[in-house]
Formats: sequence, C-alpha cells, structure tokens
Amino acid sequence: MNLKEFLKKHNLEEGQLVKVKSKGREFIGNIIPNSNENTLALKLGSGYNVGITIDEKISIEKLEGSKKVSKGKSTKIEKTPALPKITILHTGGTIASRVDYKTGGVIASFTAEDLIAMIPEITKIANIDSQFVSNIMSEDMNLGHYGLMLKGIKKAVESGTDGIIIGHGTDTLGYSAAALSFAVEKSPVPIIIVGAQRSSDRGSSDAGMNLICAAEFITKTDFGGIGVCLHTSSADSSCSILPGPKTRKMHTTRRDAFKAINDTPIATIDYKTKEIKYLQKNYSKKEPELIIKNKFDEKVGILKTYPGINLKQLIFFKKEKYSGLIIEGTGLGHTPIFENDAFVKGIKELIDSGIVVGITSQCIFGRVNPSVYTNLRKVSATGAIYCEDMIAETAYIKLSWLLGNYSTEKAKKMLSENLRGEITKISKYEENFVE
Ligand code: DAS
Repeated sequence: MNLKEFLKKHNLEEGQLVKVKSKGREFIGNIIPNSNENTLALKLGSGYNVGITIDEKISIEKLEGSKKVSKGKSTKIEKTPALPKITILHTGGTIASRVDYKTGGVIASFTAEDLIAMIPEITKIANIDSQFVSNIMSEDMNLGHYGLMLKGIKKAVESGTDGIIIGHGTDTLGYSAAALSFAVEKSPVPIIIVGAQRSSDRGSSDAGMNLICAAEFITKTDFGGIGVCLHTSSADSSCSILPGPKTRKMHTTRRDAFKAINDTPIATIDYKTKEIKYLQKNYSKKEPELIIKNKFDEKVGILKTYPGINLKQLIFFKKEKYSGLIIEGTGLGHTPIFENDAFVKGIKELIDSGIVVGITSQCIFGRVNPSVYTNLRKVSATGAIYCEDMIAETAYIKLSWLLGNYSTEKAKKMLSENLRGEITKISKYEENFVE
C-alpha cells in the first residue's frame, strides 16, 4: 500500500495530527508532504521530521488538532542580467526542506522558487537556476547517486552556469565530496556541496548562511573543483570552504561539524563583510573544459578492525568476489595478527586472489606508516597498500573510482599517489580546532 492509499484508507490528510506506532516505537506529529510514496512523513513537536515506512504492522490514530500545510507561496524569480548564474542541484537532506512559518508545515519538495522564498537575499548575489537530482536523505545514497550528480553537473556546465551548489544531506556528504573530487578531473566552474545541520524551520538553522556564503564564494573565486561549505565554528560568524577529498562530518549536531582532516579549509567567508580569506594557495583553478570519469566499482568495501574481530569477516570479501577492500586499522595502520599470523595470512589470501587491499587508520588524524613496528611490516609484506593520511571513507571512494576507471595494476599504483589533494605531505591538525 502506498502513501495515497494509506491516507485514503484511514481518512487522513496532510496536516492532520496523528499518533503512529511502528516497530515498537511511537511518534506523535503532523502529517507533512513527502515525495517517497512508501513513507509517511511526520513533523514532530521537536521540530524534527521523521519518515515511517508504510507496512502492514504500522498503526495510526487520529488526534485532535491539525496544521494545514500549504505549499507556501512561491516567489517569482527576478533575474538580473548583470549577475552571474548559479545552478543549484537538489539531492535532498535537511538543507532541502523548508518550513511555511505560518503553519509550521515542512515543504519537502525543492525548487529555486522555494529557495528564493527562504533566502531572498541570494538573488542579489546571483541568478538562481535549479535542477532536481533526487530527494533522498544522504544515509540512503549509493554509488549510483554520484552518477546522477555528475549528470547534473554536466548539464549545468553545458547550460553556461558560472557555478554549482549541490544541496546535500550531511551524513554521507563527505563520501559524495570525495567521489565528485575524483570523478571531476577538471572543471570550468566551482562546485560547492552545501548541507545543513538544522532544518530551516528552527531558529538556529544554518541552511541560509551556508547557502549565502557558498554563493558569495562562487561568484568571486578562481577555484575550479569540488568544495564543501558549512559553518567554521558554532557561531554565525563565518563559513569554511573545505577541500572535497579531505572533509569529514565530526559531530552529530554542531553546525561546525565538518572539518578538513589533515588539512586546512581552502578559504573562509566572513558572513557579515562577505570577505574571503584564502588559507590555501595551490587549490585547483578553473579549467577551460569539464572532464569527468564517472565510473565506480560497486564491489569495494571497508572493514574496521577491532578486538575480537572474526577472521570470517575478512574471508567474506573473497567469498563475495570483491575487487577492493579498505581495512581501517588502528594506530599507524596496524591490523590484528592472530596466532600463527592467521589474520595477516588472511589479508595475503585476499590479495593473492586479486583483491586490492588498502590500509588506513581509525585515528582519523595523522598518517599510517608501514614500517615502524614489526607487526606493520608483516602486514605491509602481504602487498597491502598504506594509504598515507587518507581517512577510510576517502580511500574507499578512491579505490572504487580507480577500479571503475583503470586496470587493477594501475589502481594499485595510484591508490597511494596524490591525485586531487586527498593526500597531503604534512598532515595538519591544530588548524581544525579554532573557535
Ligand atoms: N539524515 C541527514 C542526511 O540526509 C539529514 C541531514 O543532516 O541533512 O544526511
């Protein structure tokens, strides 16, 4: 049964206050519009939204009270010929939802008009176009979504855009930023991924400021690559433009959750003065043409090691005929050894079967080293590739992209070579924790 049939069966409509019981959990909220027809979306009293899968086990009860959810009035976009053009690709996530302040209902769909209604000041910075790519929370993305974003980038560049903003959920934003960084080899325009930690219906929303700062940067910079734009600190003072292949979400809720790992932001934008301060000099510049290599190998995985890990988890990747595996080890890139080197032999077995194995560290900051300890040398002797100061997520995306576009031998060689700034000579640390 889909959403429409479900609402009809229970004689319900958008805005109705309901109590829903599903999988042992209970939710009370107003029914709000959403484009996923297998999900009932509620706006909870806390301001957060929740999506509940419609299945036979769900129970629903109508409560007193409802909030009429209107589509909100859409704003006619005034174009100013002299202004540059920015194309916004919508993929979903918190950034893509906005609230009709009169009713408290959330508009889950997204168009340029919605955005202008939410932050009209953006029309003074650029003419806004928008493209619908997907409407998905980013925890639910797969490698196929990167192909959709790359198609959107190509279409926007062909339309003569001066820059691209990609509205994206925050949970897997770092993976997408890495994926697009490798796939877009050269770009004539800046491509900035923007997320939000607070939905626009909350006073502390960061959506508007992140979008404005991204637009300001795009219209003034000579940067031509993939960046990420969110708050620099928890204050509404500035946003950072973070390097695509070095960005990770480091906090579940803070608005400055995103940090450049082992690196510094490319630039910061002061929200009040709109002044841009560059922290990096040799960032990628705009190129005359767009060059994209858009393939990703689906049979690549990540395995985090931990005390008590079972050797079978390693052998799984051989049984399932994977082509690549990133082992997120400990410290300098250690993995368990096991009695009689059983775990190390397991890694060797994977590699001998043709699987490319890379090693990163759960420490997140710093870089791995294959030779300080005897145990590291044992692992390195299997042919496993130490991935310098890349985090596991970036190494995973890079290996998937390499195996999708190059031979296994070439992929092995390129995995530990710096291609897009994903490997830095000196791994920076303090710079990330400025207030
Ligand atoms: N679930 C989160 C996501 O889409 C919501 C957000 O933070 O944007 O990644």
